[in-house]
Amino acid sequence: MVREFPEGFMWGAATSAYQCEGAALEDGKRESQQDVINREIHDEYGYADASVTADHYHHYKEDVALMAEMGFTSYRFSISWARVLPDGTGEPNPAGVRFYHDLIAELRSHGIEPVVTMWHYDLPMALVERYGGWRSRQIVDDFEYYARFILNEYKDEVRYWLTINEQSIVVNYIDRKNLISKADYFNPRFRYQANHYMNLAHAKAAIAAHEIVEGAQVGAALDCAPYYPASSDPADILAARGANAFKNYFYMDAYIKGEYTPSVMRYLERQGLMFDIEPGDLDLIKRGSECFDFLGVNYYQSACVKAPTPGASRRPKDNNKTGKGGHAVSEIQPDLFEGTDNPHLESTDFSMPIDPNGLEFILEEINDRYGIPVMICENGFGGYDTLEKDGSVHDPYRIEYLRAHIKAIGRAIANGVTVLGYNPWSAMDLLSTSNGIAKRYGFVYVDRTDDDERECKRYRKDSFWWYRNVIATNGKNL
Ligand code: BGP
Repeated sequence: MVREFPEGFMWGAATSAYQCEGAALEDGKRESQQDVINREIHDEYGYADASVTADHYHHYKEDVALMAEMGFTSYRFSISWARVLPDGTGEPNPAGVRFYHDLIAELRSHGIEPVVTMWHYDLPMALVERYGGWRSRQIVDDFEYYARFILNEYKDEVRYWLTINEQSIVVNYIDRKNLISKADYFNPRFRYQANHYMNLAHAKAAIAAHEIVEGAQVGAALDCAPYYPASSDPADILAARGANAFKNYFYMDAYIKGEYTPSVMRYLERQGLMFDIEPGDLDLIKRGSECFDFLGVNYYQSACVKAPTPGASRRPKDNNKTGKGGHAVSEIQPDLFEGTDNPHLESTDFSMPIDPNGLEFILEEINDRYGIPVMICENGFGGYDTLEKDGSVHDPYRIEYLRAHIKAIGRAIANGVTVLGYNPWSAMDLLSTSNGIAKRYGFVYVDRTDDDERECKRYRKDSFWWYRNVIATNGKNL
């Protein structure tokens, strides 16, 4: 079924600051924790660090021109906290603040709606050094300070605001997304306490956005992977129910209903993982939910689980670091679920199962459960691309992936879901969170490798021309 998308449907793409900007220490920007984390990834695996990435800071005009050529009507990007407030709070950095004014002006001049993420993994190092980032409740007030600063600064230019990117990923991979001590890593409660602070910070930022920005549309971008049961064994089905509650609804319920999911709270208590809640906290989370207008859905893959092996201890999912396919280590959550491969799905070289139906599934679940609009804030195919001698890049795998997922969105819309727009990952090639530059997602090829920064020249991939036609026909020609 090919369906025409609603009028005004936003077509664009997404990026995040530390993954595309580069200029990590330029014009007054100070380090973010991602600058440090990616240096460590470089030293361990040889992948590029975050110092140059796609050099978007210097190529932004060209990048926006390419977006305009594809016909974008939206562009999701994040503001680098450490670029606008190098010390995390206090004095702003005028050059950093100006960069985002310039970028937004460039977008607006081409009729592209900016969708801004406040925080996409890159906490200023100043806050990490001062009190350990999400380790301290102080971060809640500092996040609000930063949010109010950028809201006031860009209030006349930006209507769509996302507070936090992929909170559940930050919680589940707390040591990969944050610089934390060994002691905190081995403190099992740490990640849930940090999650609580994120909920408070999100609520404060959402409330501030509604207060400061006229007509603000506020949300957060969540990783939304549906968890399927491995079999019709009721124990597997119960495990899938538990996984969906634990990995998805625990976050959505806090944002959208302003409540903590009862079964997850009981589970955390049983496991000795319960976090501290101070008087007034739950009220703040509730008030934040009243300012939640849409959910940002980041969808790459579904997951499959079975009943947990008794006595098994926690095991995080491990990303495929080699890019050579094969089995990726699956996740175990003690006494709740155990991840397993789904034999019905093909996977990418980086072991991501490809499942467009899963996108329809999660969109319809979200709508039936919460009845709020969604915006696709990420979706995409990460793989190896080859730049041909004539400057072309043939990426039929990416086209196939995106086409199937856009069709799934069409089916969800036909089933009553309000989808505001589609912002796949990513506008141009950029730094992967775990596989450097080698794993590419962009419509635009950036000519550099993990070892050689070259000039970061831009080339249009086949998917560029294909997406341009999709947008021109509002999703009719897929
Ligand atoms: C999401 C993140 C992005 C992005 C994407 C692809 O989880 O929000 O920042 O990188 O995943 O993942 P990766 O880069 O690991 O392939």
